[in-house]
Amino acid sequence: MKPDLFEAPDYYNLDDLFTEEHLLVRDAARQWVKRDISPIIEEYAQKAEFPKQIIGGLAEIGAFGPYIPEEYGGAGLDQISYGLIMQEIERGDSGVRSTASVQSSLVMYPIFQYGTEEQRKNYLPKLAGGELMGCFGLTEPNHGSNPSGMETKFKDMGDHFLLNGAKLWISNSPFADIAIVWAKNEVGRIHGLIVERGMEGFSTPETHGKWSLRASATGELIFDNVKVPKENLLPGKNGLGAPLGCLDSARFGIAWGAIGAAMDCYDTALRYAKERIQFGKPIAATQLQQKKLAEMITEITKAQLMAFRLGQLKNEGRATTAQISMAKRNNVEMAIKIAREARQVLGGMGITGDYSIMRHMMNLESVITYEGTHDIHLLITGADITGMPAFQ
Ligand code: TGC
Ligand code: FAD
Repeated sequence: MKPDLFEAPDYYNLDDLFTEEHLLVRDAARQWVKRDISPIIEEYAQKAEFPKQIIGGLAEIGAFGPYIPEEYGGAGLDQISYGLIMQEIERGDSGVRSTASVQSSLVMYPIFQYGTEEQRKNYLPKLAGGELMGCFGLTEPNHGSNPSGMETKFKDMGDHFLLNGAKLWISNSPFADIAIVWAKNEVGRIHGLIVERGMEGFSTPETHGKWSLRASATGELIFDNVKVPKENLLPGKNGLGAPLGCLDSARFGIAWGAIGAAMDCYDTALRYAKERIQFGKPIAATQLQQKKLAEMITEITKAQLMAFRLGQLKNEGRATTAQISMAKRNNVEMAIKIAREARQVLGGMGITGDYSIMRHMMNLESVITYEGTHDIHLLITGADITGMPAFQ
């Protein structure tokens, strides 16, 4: 892998709109990615392994629970800071951002929002410090885009719950200490349960052979008559709205994160195009390559503005699910298109691990699918503007 020479594009001087705290948080994450992610990530992606040694660093830059209050171990930051941290981490690798997104928005958030005070005090500080790692089980083998059909269920056995079922495609599952599991009770109502590694009948086999998010561990969650203590139920909210509320937070982070991947591809392509000489001049001096690069920076700038405004709305508690969907969908598509164009700017070199572009491109194939597919987000916008859901 080439040395990390990344220079972040800021065509519309967005830095002027950030607070001092935003810039401090972002720059700390940026420096950490340069120092601790860029030098190792290609090797870990090539060998399809999650670099566990980065967990402490992620905790130090505030990537676990950025917006969770400090009294629970979080960083107590606002939503724009959260977005900027996700942007910087995904600039390094989408799989590393996945680990942070899951821990923050899909594990800490539901415990914070729907958990008891005892659950908050017990789990959140350890999750914020990376002492405990978590995962989130919503998707099942037969239910991906339509989680309301889930088959995983639990029964009240008097002094405990008995959990049965299976979850598939679960980020961090192979090494997570706890899982937030969404399951139906006897009357078909969805609840969240905290399932801990070591509970009898609970296993987490890893999914191998991925061509995407190779530096992130993905696996299953299998529940075979798992006895879950009653105090592990999240009592604050039930129904599909409970997991969907967590997804709002994670999708917001992805809307920012995808910008990071796009910025890295653009910056790499721009540098390469200025240096690569063909037909006696830099390829950057040709109209065709300028068209690619000019369109990339235009799309990145539009995505940055969208994310920034969404961050303001989220800080004010006004961001809707549909607004978040639109930003996730737009920004991930923007990033994947830029990755494909940037790859071409590098010619043959673009397919090698000497540069980050092909890894970003392959990662983004997962990002455009998880947290709601590209189609589902379009349908969410469609339902919002027409009032006529077309999911079925
Ligand atoms: P629908 O009828 O729309 O809603 C069911 C109930 O939920 C309520 N609700 C919400 N509540 C809070 N927050 C939200 N964002 C909410 N959205 C909906 C809604 O009011 C209703 O409540 P009630 O009381 O009336 O019952 O539900 P639907 O079954 O029609 O489904 C809608 C749809 C398709 C949009 C939804 O199911 C969906 O988003 N599907 C996509 C599934 C998905 O995104 N899965 C992600 C799994 S996690 C993951 O991918 C992690 S990757 C992590 C990483 O590595 O980064
Ligand atoms: P399906 O729902 O089967 O969709 C297949 C195709 O059909 C898609 O193109 C989809 O857009 C389309 N489609 C579906 N419904 C409609 C419709 N109504 N109209 C038109 N088209 C439709 N899940 C978790 O719970 N936790 C995790 O941590 C997690 N991590 C993941 C990590 C990775 C690497 C991946 C790839 C996935 C992860 N997921 C996770 C699962 C992810 O959320 C699902 O893959 C996603 O929601 C899509 O579900 P599916 O794969 O079953 O596809």
